[in-house]
Amino acid sequence: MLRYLTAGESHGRALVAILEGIPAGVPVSSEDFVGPMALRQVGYGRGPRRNLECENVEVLSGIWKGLTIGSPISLLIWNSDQRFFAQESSGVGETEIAEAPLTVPIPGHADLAGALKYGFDDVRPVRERASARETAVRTAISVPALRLLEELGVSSVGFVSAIGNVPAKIPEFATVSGLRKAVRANERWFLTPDRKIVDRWKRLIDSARESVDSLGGIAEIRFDGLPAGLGSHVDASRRLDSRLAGVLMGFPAVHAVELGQGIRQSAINGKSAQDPIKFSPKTGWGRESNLSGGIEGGITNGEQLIVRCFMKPPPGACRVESADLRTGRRELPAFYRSDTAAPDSLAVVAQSAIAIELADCFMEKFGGDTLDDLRDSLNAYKSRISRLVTARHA
Ligand code: EPS
Repeated sequence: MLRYLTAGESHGRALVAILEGIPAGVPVSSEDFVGPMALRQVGYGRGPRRNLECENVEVLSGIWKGLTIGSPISLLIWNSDQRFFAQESSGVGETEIAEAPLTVPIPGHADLAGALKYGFDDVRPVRERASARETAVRTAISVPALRLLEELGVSSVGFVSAIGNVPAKIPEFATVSGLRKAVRANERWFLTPDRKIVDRWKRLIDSARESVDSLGGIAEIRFDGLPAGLGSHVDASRRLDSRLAGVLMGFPAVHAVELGQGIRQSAINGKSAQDPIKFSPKTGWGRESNLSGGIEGGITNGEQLIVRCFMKPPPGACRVESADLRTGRRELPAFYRSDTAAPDSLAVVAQSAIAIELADCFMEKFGGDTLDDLRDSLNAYKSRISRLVTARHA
């Protein structure tokens, strides 16, 4: 239903993206891009690049008079730090900076595998596209999807729950709006609801930075207001958990994804690993706990969606031993400007990617060329599933 594609290299001219499948009538203003783009740059562990890029989003099509019009939405973000050009310099007001070839791949980056696969002896084209810079435009193109979800009563928050091996205190049960408020209070330093962890994380990052090292962490994303029934158990490709794991593992440095208390569930016995079901005529179907993180059998179950992404430390600054692609000699990679820790940015981009996936699920299940069509169909469905189920196919 929804399709999107991004293009652009980290130090190329610009990043671009096209999103197709958002219905007409979703309010999207230029202001709506400002918050997510700014939040993606938050994080005490981010490197100097974020101070160079101002992340202005230029919408090129698909939005008219503040509303989506059903046609593909395309947008663009110019890079300030341009060094990698798609064409020979035209010489018109440009100074191309000659970059030395990068022939020693960074372990942990896409460098070596990408160079072998595409036949490069300079890893720059691989590193440029594999860079997390791409997530800037993915965040921008998710804004219409986030707006669509908000119009349907779905809210979301992304935050950091650990840096390195130091976890924050995160309440197991909390509304998205409560978490958002708490995160906002600390966002100058970190996107976390835990005020008390801020100083400790700052010291941890300072010390990693001093020793030219880096740190991983955990980003957590929660969505409220999702009806039961998004995704499907009928085929593995339609399971929402597999779709979410797919997009989240697609971010640089994410090497594990967890739904709810998935890791804890694997270590406790079956009786305590399930979420008991309850029904009340007033509130409909519900659960007494949410270990499943809002998805069972690949389908949302109406509880809060809770997803955690585990990020390994960025490899750029670490200078771990490698070998030269042209000579095979053992060498340290050249120093590469990089982030010391970036789970804050991951929290934002993961929230964005999940939003696109969920908007896709809504379109798949409820369809409609306009937001009103979609909303009518959703409301009819919500009213059906709030009642006791009686045989329909007898
Ligand atoms: C990145 C390295 C750093 C990051 C970059 C991802 O870039 P640079 O080498 O240009 O300083 O800051 O992330 C971004 C630029 C961004 O916008 O998120 C890497 O090696 O992946």
